[in-house]
Amino acid sequence: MNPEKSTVRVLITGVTGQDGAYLAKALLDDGYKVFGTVRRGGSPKTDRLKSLGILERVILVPLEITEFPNVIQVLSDIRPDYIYNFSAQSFVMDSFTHPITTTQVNYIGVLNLLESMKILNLDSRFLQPSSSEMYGSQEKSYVSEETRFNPFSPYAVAKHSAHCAVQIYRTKYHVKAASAILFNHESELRGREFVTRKITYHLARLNNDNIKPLKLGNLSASRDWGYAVDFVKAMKLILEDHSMDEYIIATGEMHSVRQFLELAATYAGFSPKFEGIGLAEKCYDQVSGKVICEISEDLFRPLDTVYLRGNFSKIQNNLGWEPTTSFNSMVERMVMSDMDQIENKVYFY
Ligand code: GDR
Repeated sequence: MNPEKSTVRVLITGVTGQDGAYLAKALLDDGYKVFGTVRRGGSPKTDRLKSLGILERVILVPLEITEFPNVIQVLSDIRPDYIYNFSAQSFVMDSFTHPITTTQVNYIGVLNLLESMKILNLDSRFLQPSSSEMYGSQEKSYVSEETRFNPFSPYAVAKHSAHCAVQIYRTKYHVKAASAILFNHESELRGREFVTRKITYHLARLNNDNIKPLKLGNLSASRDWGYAVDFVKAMKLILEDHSMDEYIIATGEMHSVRQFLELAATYAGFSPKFEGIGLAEKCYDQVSGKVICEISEDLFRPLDTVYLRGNFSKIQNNLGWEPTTSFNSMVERMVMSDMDQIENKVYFY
């Protein structure tokens, strides 16, 4: 803990999500003063902050990111030194059914923050989490900061617009804004709508109760999956550095949903085997004969990024960051955490 840092004010929008919670913990442990925004109305979902033991240490501030007067008021009141923007509609699949809300939150929300910084003449440093989804599928090659974007979901289009807005405000208005192009990052705190946590949570329940098999969409979809705690460290480094730049945060390794499921099922104590092809494919436990997973056509996306793998050498060379948690270790932690939660009947997040 660094006493000098206790005067540094950090604002994390969307502090109750996976990344917001881990980042708040890392910053508090370092001695920073942390403000975190929660959506106005209703009770905030504070389970993740609670599970990390930091709920009482984060100063919670209500904010509706899509309302400009509210955004400028909050920034003017807090006058943060650093701003991390984790307020987002982060589920790609939902963006096909809710393209307008996705755009309002993921693009207009970012403009509201950047405009407020410009108007208030804030000297704050701002980090925008951009997404690897902006690249679309890139035929198995590695993508770098120089690769052309090819967004093909309403989510990716909104993230791409926000990414471009950050570049404009940085170069034309001298707003201190950086972006992290984040590849998929998972953890024990991941939301259950995302495929990794959906799998680990279901496997833990399947182990205990007589529930129906897990339903998944495209098992061949492949991702560069990193561990969220590692990724949050990278984002912290980006703003602690004075050069406001753009960095890919990835692992450089790619695995399919099928591989994730097979490994997770093994850690959960099953002996998984896949049989059949296409919509008839099934995964079952060779010991008990229990069906673990079936395919559902409804879970395929109208357009999906099939391959994505990132080259993280820029951040490695400039800031000395690299991922430290292996894919296997991440999957094991997620499975163990869910088995633990189910066994102890403690249901978080
Ligand atoms: P993604 O994550 O869309 O890559 O976005 P998600 O875990 O939702 O999907 C990954 C891949 O798995 C396939 N898939 C399924 N996905 C879900 N959610 N549920 C299923 O049942 C299922 N079956 C197969 C998907 O088709 C997809 O190909 C994440 C989010 O965190 C974004 O906010 C972030 O920007 C990107 O990662 C980088």
